[in-house]
Amino acid sequence: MYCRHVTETTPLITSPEPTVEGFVREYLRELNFSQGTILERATTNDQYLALARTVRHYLMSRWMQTTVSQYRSQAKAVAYLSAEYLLGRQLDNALIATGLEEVAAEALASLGLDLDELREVEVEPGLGNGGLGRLAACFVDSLATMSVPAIGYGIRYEYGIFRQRFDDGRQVEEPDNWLDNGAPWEFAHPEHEVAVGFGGRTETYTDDDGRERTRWLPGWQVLGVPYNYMVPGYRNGRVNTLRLWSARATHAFDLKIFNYGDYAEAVRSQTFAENISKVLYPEDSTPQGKELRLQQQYFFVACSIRDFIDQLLPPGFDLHDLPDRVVFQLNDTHPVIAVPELMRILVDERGFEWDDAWQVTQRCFAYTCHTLLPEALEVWPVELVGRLLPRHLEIVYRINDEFLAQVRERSGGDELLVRRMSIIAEHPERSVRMAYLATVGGSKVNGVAELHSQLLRDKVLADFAAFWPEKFTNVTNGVTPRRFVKLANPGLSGLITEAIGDGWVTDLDRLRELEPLADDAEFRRRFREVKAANKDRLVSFLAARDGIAIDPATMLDVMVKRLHEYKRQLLKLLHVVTLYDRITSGDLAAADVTPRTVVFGAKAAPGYVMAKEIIALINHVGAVVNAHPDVSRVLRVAFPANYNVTVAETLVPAADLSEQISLAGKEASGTGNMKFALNGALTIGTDDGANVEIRRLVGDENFFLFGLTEPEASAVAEAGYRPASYYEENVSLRRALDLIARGTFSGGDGSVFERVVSNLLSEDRFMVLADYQAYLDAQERVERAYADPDAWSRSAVLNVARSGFFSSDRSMRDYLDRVWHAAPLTAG
Ligand code: B1N
Repeated sequence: MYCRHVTETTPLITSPEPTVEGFVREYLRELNFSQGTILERATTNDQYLALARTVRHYLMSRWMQTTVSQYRSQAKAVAYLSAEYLLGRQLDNALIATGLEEVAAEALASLGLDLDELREVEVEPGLGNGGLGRLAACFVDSLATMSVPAIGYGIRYEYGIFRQRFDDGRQVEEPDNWLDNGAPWEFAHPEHEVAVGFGGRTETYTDDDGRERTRWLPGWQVLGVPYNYMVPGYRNGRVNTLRLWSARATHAFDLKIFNYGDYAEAVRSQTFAENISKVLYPEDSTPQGKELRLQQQYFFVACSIRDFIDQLLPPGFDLHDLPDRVVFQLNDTHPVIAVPELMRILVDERGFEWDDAWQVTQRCFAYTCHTLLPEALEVWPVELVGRLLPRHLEIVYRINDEFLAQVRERSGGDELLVRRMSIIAEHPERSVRMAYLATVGGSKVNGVAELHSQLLRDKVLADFAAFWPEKFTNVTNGVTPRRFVKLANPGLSGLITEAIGDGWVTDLDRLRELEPLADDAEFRRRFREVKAANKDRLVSFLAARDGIAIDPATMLDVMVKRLHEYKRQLLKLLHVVTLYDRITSGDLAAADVTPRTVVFGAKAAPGYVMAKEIIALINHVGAVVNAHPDVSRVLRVAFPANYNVTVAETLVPAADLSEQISLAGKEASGTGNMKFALNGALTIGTDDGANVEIRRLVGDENFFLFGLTEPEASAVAEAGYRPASYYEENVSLRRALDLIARGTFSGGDGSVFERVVSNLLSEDRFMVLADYQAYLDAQERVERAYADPDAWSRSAVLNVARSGFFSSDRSMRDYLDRVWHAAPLTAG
């Protein structure tokens, strides 16, 4: 991996022949030599591990070659810093990237093995919570596919996002021990471990040139061991690297204690250090501010910066030129401590003058903000930062002093403005505002959809946008068409390729060429056939995985995403309850209802009580709806537990209707919305995040818009929102809430979901009640549209044809142009 010593003559092994016979030979060799078993005795896990290793061989020489050519070219590289990568299964992706699917299937079949069965063995690396982590995974896929010199840096959590199970409808979390059955996709490099300091103190001293300098004397250290993962480009001969860090105790650390003869204490401290990469924090959008989390953040960025400088730059590289060689992209504020870390390296370790170091640092970083919720903006108590990273705190103070001096000067001493823009907040406790540090410390700040970027400029970071208008830009998110169309939806992929060739996989704008086919009845028929087959696939999947029975002849209405009040799963649920009410009360004949299956998938942060109540309520409503003899004929609720990337791959291609119903102004972008549109679901959605752009592209007539707009919602909040007034004035809403309050879904005990109901009536921070009627009306429009399958599939085809913009390849091009000022490697 490390190329310092690679010469022109370094021999690289070539990959085995991609033939069935060649594959069989490699496979048996792996089974015998790596797994130490024979075909007749191999367990399914042995069979899977041997397969993974075999496929790996086909990527290996490309990987080495990519690494060598990136090192030789010394072209500007993107170093993506992200605390989360929600990768999904690796085998499937490696197979499509190499084009080996058929060869592998045939080879295995000749040995009496089934490829599809073995795929199922893999436990996906769930090293992320939701959209932010999945976005990082899509971005590294696109960078590799576009031959951009890039490296992803992150944390190798021993436990990824928890496994969710339901007990009486309530979420129970179980540890995700994803490494237990072997980790065939990773390459540990303990010989490249990096030491990271924590705690201690700083001191000043005079150097040999008589200069006053500062140095940090950490109180304790941990080692970071890099684990490399292959990131294969799609059939372009490139394989980039994802380098995840695992914490290990230093030898010095335990030796000292061993010398005191305290064996037990030595082992305890060992565990303490290794806790740093133990577990992914399961909060999505609302960080908890725990000490261990700051340790994780510093740990992985310190390792990554050290690694880039020591391993990827040639010996003697002048760090003044660093901005020409790398841009460190900060995926939200989680890696922002990298800013003072680079300053510390340049000033304390490399003897840079402060101003020179600051110039270099500012040019090396760029920051992506992923939120608008004020409670989601990370702040770290000064007390904690000072205790854990005393030198970094000093550096942050100096950055702030110099920045505020500039603000003072340009504002003519506007002290209110100075206080508002300070990186250090004074209330409720003195703390470091990480989003401000990122904004000051980098050359660009971007939001993740047009509306979001606008709101960042107008609200969250308005003072900064006024101060540095050119610093702010937008890059709308995207998703990789390799995983989310090609791999997840082979039926649709085949149909598209038959119609327009296979160029769309790496040039998604070409889906436009499908537009005329929306008017071709035969194409629409085949499109419906694909959708029906995908539904059948989902039926078998849910039956086998969860014992859930769904009817593929019904409309599949899907809402999958993290459980969060702002996303408004409750709004969807109130629609379900209202349908239940209308059918059971005789208001609506079952025969007049469009049969639908409502599918939910959502994990709640373990400490987010209201979110967990909502999960329980969904499950309880589902149980009653599904058990009702009349209602269940036309309405069913399915809530498969443990929604993850693998589930998404089966669910998204089967969906008819995509639910994107957050309160306008709250969802930064959303990326599930893009996956559904690309797979031919129609969206019912608010004017929020990337929905705005989806609707503009697919056309109003192919999108079910409803609800308050962001300015309207802000105005309502401003004027004083009173949710109870909607309850009082809207009969159908009142009846739905009363059903829940009376215990209809909780065995007659109205107290069970009292908290959910009373919160809606008294506070309803995300205006569920205000949007209820508009949502119901929009659902009626959905039903009318769905009644005409031909018109519906025309709209669905147009959704596919017009969504090419949402490829993460396009996002990467935008970052390259607007933020990174870097380019793909062309040859070598
Ligand atoms: O990032 C996604 C967006 O599409 C979503 O709209 C946005 O909600 C999501 C702290 C987050 N924002 N913030 C987080 C995750 C974990 C954590 O500990 C915050 N995730 C998002 C991609 O841009």
